[in-house]
Amino acid sequence: MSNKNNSKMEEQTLVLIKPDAMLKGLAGCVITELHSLGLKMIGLKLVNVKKELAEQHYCEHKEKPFFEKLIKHITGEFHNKENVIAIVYKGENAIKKARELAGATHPEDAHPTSLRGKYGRVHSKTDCFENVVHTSDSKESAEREIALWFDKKELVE
Ligand code: 3AN
Repeated sequence: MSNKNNSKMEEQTLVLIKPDAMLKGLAGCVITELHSLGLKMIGLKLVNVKKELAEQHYCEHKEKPFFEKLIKHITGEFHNKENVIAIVYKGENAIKKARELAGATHPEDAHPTSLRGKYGRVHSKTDCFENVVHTSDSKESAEREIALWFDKKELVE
């Protein structure tokens, strides 16, 4: 029998529910919307994000002018020291599906029905993109990020 179906873009992606969403009590609703994508949740944990993890996660933005704000955001500095929920989803086109649900990086550019369009904003005083979630942007990023946030034994397959 052909194994075509098994190899059909089955991939994993990392989703982070960021401190702005945690502070607003949006975690449940974000997970409910993610559930509608039909992906399988294979890992989940609450993380008190330290600077070192934050800098590793966002290493590709190290030279960007907003890097420091990015680190402050994900470590909860702007949001009452809130934690982050890290989730790994698995399924067909998981990366694309999760990114579409998240919406564009700038909340004002995000489709109104996306998570960032509905719940995101740019905080005028800090210029922080309070954009609710992080989702991996490629297979390579997903592999790197999942290995950074999870031990292999924490994933249920
Ligand atoms: P995405 O999360 O949509 O993949 P990236 O990878 O380009 O976006 O950027 C990572 C994060 O950096 C974004 N989620 C956002 O929080 C922040 N960010 C991106 N561009 C800016 C900017 N111009 N000013 C402030 N923060 C930004």
